[in-house]
Parts: sequence; structure tokens; C-alpha cells
Amino acid sequence: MEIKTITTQPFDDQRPGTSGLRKKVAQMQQPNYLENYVQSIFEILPELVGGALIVGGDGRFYNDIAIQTIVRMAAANGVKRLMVGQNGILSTPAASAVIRKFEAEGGLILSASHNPAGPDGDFGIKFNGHHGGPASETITEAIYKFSQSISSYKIVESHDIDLSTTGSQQLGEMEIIIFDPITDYADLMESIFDFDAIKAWITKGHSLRFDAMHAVTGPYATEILQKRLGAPADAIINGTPLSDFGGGHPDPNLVHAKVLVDELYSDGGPDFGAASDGDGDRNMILGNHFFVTPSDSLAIIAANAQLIPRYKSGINGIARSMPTSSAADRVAEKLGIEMHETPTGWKFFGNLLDAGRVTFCGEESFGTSSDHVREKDGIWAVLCWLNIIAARNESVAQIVESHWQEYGRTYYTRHDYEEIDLESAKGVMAHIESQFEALRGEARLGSKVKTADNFSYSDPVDGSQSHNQGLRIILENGSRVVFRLSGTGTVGATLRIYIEKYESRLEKLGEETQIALSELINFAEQISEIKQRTGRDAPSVIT
Ligand code: G16
Repeated sequence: MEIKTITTQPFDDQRPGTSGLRKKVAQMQQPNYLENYVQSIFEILPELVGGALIVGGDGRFYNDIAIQTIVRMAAANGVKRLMVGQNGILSTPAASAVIRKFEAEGGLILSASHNPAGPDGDFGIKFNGHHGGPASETITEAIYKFSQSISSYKIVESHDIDLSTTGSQQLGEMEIIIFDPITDYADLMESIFDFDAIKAWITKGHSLRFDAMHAVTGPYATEILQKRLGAPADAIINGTPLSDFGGGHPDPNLVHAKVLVDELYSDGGPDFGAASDGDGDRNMILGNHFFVTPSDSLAIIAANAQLIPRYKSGINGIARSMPTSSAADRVAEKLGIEMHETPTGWKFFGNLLDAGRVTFCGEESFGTSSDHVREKDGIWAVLCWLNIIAARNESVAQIVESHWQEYGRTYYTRHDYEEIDLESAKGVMAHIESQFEALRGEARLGSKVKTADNFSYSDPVDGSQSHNQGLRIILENGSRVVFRLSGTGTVGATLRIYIEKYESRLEKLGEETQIALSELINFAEQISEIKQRTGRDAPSVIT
């Protein structure tokens, strides 16, 4: 089979963000754009030559075309065994699970996560290594650097590969295995949780609703919730994956999963509700008339871990991203286990998980997971909650409220200003940082400013340093505002403001979040001049 070397030129916008390279579909479709990036990955990871590579994506528009390109380039670059999810489908956590199970050298995951899909939507690609997790910053920077001087890529000519039938086929020297993307992942879930207890809870007549948002988790939810756990068919809504996600925005939060939220808040609504995102790594947890913040979810799963078979003998530690609330810290303190605060991005948890220093990780951005994979895992989080609810025989609200009574409540909200002008966003950040020196030690909101800094992280396992990870203003009473520019958007800039306050007085645990945090919200708006500088009079999304 003839290997062709095609001449190309660099694109200057191929630096990966928080989670791989995410771009508008039209950008990805430019001649040689995807090819340049994929070739750069092969150049930086020589272990792929002669090795095994997993490929799959969330099924969004351009998934199938990109996979055919990757197949041809993998054959040209000497991959020995290419394993592709049937029909090109693999949720992100399932990809992580199969990389680990088959001990592949790595995987290419095609997704732009929660970003909308379709010809006018977004597309993305990222590399996960042998451990199943997102490549470290050192590797993604090396890939980017190579892409900036690339002059050619390698590809073979071939017909399109049939991705619809499981089995093995040959392309030149390379074996292609099309595998069922659901079963291995469902088996892994069954090995972690008490399926009998969850089944019994469902059989007793409790109702649940899972919103797959027309994205990748539909078939996973059908296999696990319906077939293995006995939930009725109407427990899954929007369960058919569509290449444009039905025109929706598959981000499981109070704004984009509104139909589900309204149902859970209606009279006679289900006992439990959950949603996942485009590629299946995010989750939102709801009870009847109740929303669980992702930060609380991490803390509560950790505090109840002994109820879940895999974690019954204890957990090693917890890690959370810096903007995630400190709720889990109090659980770690009580359990006497390690607690780590990392920059935003799942890749920063990899070393801690590999070293066995943490068992659970979580982020405020609706991501939670454990050491069973090296990605966040939406369905895993849903099963954690179902397992805990079944074991305690309590409602979501009862579980969360009793947690608050024991540990106190961390009121938490995130205000996003999406698609604002990049220069204005940089201006806001510079303006905040310019006030840091004056702010330190100042009396504010009945307390004193303890810390005003730009968060840096030193990885305790390999010593690598990451700077400029978000601006923090922390008061002595633990209240905090954090400002960060998102690394996953594809248009302009998205500025996120994270606000939290700790409360332990029992009579103050039941306030409405935005009201409880109103003073801090005003403080954040004043200090950032966000409205004046961006021309926006309100956040685009509040979660
Ligand atoms: C990705 C990362 C997460 C991160 C999130 C938000 O999630 O994997 O670790 O928290 O982006 O990042 P940002 O605030 O920079 O937009 P996903 O689900 O998009 O892959």
C-alpha cells in the first residue's frame, strides 16, 4: 500500500485549550487542518508506531469523515492495531476505559464536549495517553510546537472503511478492529456499583429521568439504566444520538437542560433526574424540587463512598479544580485523607490518580469521577447517586440537607459572560489583577482580604508548574470570588466568575443561592467592572 507524503503549511491557531483542540466545524474542514494536527500527534508520540490506538467520538457532525482521515493517516504512520468504536462512537469515559482495558498506547477522542454540533457548530480532537487520560500540558505544547513548523503529513489512499460492523479487517499492514463501544463500559459500571440495590429501588416504584440530550450517552443509558437496571423506557429522554444533537446545546446545567429541570420541579415530578453532555463526561444531578451543585455532589459522593462496593474499604484522597467549592475539603479533613487543589482541566488530575494519591476528582463544571478511568464520567456520577439513594433509602434532598447539617453548606454559583470581545475580557482580568496589592489585608464585606493572587500550581508528583490559572480573592472568613477565562470556547472569550460562601449556622442553611451570595456577587461585579467593560448588563448563564 503506497504511503503518500503531502506537502502542507502550518496553521497558527492549533494550540489546544482546556481539553484538546476545539474549533468551528468550518475551521476543521479547511484542507489539511485536521491532517496537520493528527500528523503532529504522531510525530510527538513515537510509541504509536507499532502500537495500538483507540479512536471514537461523540457522533457529532464531521465525526465519521474525521475518522476515515485518521484511519488512513494511522495506516501511513505505522500504527499496528487501530480499534474504532462501532459507527465511530465512543463516549469520552468509555474511551478512557477501553484504552486502559486493552492497554493501548493511546486514543484519539473526537468531540467538542458540551459545545453545539452541526455544520455551524463545533468540532474537536484530543489525545489521551496510555493511562487513559488527557495528555499533559507538556505533550499538548509539544504537539502545538510541531504543528507550527509542519511541512508534510503521511496518508494512504483507500476506500472508506466500514465502521458499522464489528470485527477485524486489514488496511495494508494495519489491523482495524471495530468494537462494540457500550459493553465494556457497562460491564465496568456493573463491577463498581450495587446494581441489585439500585434495581430494587427502581422496582419499588421510584421514578427517574435521564436526559441524554440527543448526544452520545443515549445508547449507554439504554443498556445500563433500562436493560441492566430495569428502568422503564420513558426514564430516558432524548436518547437517540443525532449529529447536530437535535439543534440543542448539550450542556447539562440549569439553563440548557431546562426541560428536565422543569419536570423535576413540577408537582408529582420524578424522584431523581440527571443529564449528561455531548461526549458523556459531564453530569447534572437533580432531586424532586432539588438541584445538587457539582461541588456538593463531589463532597457527598466522597462522604458516602463506603456505600458503593468499589470504594467500601475507603478512599485515598480527593482532588478538585481550584474554582470548585471547598465543600469536599471538609469531607477530606474529617476522613483524614489527602485533599488537592488543581487548575481547571481534567488533565491535572492524571498524576494524582496514577500515583494512587486520590480516588475521587471533581470540578464545578459538572464533572466528577474516580480512579476507575482517567476522565470525568457522567453515567458513573449518576450511578453513584442512585447507589447512595438506594443504600440510604432517602431522597436527594434529604441526603444533601443532612450533609449540610453535618458539614455546613457552601453556597456556590458561577456567572458566565459568554462570547465577549477578547480584548475587553483581557482588560477585565488586567484591571482586577492591578488591584491585588491594594486589596491584600483590606477590610471587605465584614471580613478581611486574606489572598488576592493569580493561581499557580505545582504538581506534587512530577513537580511541573502551571501559572496564570485564575484570579482569586479570598476573605478570611472563607468567602471567595474567582475570575477565569474559559479555555473551551470557540468564539471570542468567555469570562467565568465563581462565587462561594461557607455557612454553618443551621437556621441559615436554606436560603436561595443568588440571595445568599448577593453581596459577594455585587463585590465581584464592582471590582471587575465587568458590565462597563463588556457592555453586558447580565451574565449569559448562571449555574
Ligand atoms: C473541559 C475540561 C474540564 C474543564 C471544562 C471547563 O470539560 O475537561 O476539566 O473544567 O472543560 O473548562 P473551561 O472553564 O476552560 O471552559 P469538557 O466537558 O468541555 O471536556
